[in-house]
Amino acid sequence: MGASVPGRASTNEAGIECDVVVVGAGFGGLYALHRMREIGLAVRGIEAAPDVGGTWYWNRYPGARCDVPSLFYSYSWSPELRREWRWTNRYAGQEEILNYARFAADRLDLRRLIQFDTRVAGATFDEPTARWVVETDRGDRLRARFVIMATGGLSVPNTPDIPGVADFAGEIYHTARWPQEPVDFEGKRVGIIGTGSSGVQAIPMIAKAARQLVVFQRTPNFSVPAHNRPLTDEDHRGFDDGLDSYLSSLEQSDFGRVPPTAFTAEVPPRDVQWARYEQLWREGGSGGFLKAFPNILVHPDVNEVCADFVRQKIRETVKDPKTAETLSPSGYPFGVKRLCVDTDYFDTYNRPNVELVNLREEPIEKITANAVDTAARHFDLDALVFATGFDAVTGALLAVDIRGREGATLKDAWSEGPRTYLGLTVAGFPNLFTITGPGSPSVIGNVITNCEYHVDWIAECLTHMRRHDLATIEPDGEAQIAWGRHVAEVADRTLFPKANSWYLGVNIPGKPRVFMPYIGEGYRTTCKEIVADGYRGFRFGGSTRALGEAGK
Ligand code: N01
Repeated sequence: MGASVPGRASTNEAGIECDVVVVGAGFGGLYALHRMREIGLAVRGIEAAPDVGGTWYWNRYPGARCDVPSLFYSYSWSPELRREWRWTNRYAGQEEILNYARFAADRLDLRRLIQFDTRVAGATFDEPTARWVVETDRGDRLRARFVIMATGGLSVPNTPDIPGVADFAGEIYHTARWPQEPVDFEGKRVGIIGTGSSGVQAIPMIAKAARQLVVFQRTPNFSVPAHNRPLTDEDHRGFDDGLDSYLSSLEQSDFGRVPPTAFTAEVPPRDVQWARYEQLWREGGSGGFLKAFPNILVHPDVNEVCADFVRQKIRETVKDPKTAETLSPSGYPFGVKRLCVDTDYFDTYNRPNVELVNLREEPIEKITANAVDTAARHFDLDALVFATGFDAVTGALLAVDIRGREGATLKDAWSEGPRTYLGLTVAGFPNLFTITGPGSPSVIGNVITNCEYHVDWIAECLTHMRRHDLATIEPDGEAQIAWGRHVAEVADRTLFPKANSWYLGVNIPGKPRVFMPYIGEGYRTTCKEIVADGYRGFRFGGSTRALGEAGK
């Protein structure tokens, strides 16, 4: 198979031989395939879905839309792709984003490198040959020097184990596994569990279609308006003109949206803050709020004014005072659970066909064949939607049986929470890379540019290894411990750990409470310095002449 063509794998009786296996064909995986092929490696992609797109393939629920402006939520590395693709809306819908992923895959001719409809079941590091043996649910066996896990931070749906859920005989959906074919809620009584970003986007859409919508809310969320609108020529020109400074800002401030984590004591006067929030509410979008004041996610007094502001907006929008109260988040800071961005979310509760159920007052007791029973009431339903989120950041990595040196499993290595060096590599698991892994900015900010950065770092690293004839790379245990400590210390300087969010894994029963993303400044600078310092904290091993020659 394509013996001397860079980027193509070869097949023999022992299975498929290649330099790199990339798991996942979302934005991270697609770029990894492109870059690995570009540097001359034989690369093979494995994707569980029948198509590219990753989370944007699966999350096709009504209202699914990005909450980062589309012009920025795109590959930044390719002027050609930027020229040839024109976003239509300030915040693109799921279908448009999926089409963009398809466009990129076709334009870069990546599909022939990917095996679709295939799930990676296990990956075992074979020490004598310094190769990973990757096995799939279809019985494939691939041998590769490197494995890149581009499995995404939000790809394993969380379906809570509510008593009786298996008995429900009506239509049942999860926002993260929405069917391909259109779902028709017309004339139906629909229940939805969950009011995170997915619920907040889906609820207004389902409310318009259904006869009745019952929203089962456990924790109210902070949400700000999107004010989505078609993009104009001026928007596109403005983006093009500002592109260079945007790209260099990425270099400097890494993941843009989260403000400095250094504590500053200044608390701007309440009316100054309020006026700023009014302006941001009119403009729409989350980015402005999260950096409205440099210490908004650090200083409780500053943060509380913003929380008050959003609660005031909810009271102004929702006519029924009790419903408004139930929708008002309290007891945790603003913006430290992922801030939702909505279109008509709070206003939807003014519709006569929408009912809000406060699960803090009346928890769900059981689901039956045609209803949800809370501690106080019985709700007959034709359809039930789970908008209950994901086993985030680590879920997809731990879903694969990954075994490193001496057969040690990743599951055991992470039994007390994920341990990585830079969110890219794991001690004891040589030549395994995680794109946007725990301990990196990962799911914070613009995930596409976070993915790009990791892929470029890996490409540079593998080029370095080839140049110096090195067979393996893995982090030093001490460096990994120090990095983990730093990730936690940075988080502890902020208000982030004060909310029970999926950033901490608390939405999944039994998952260790560890703050997973890295929210410090200077992540890219740190990664660069580590490379400049001779890959400080990494250990290289062995020698090989085979790298880049699989299939020859
Ligand atoms: O998931 P979530 P999501 N009984 O975990 C509730 C990205 N995203 O899919 O808060 C009752 O945020 C849970 O309640 P609680 C974005 O990064 C982006 O909405 O645990 N309720 C919560 O209300 C986002 O943050 C976009 O008390 C239960 C909800 O389910 C991330 O994906 C759009 C329950 C889950 O909220 C995840 O968002 C969509 C139970 N047993 C998603 N278990 C964009 O806009 C859970 N809940 C780009």
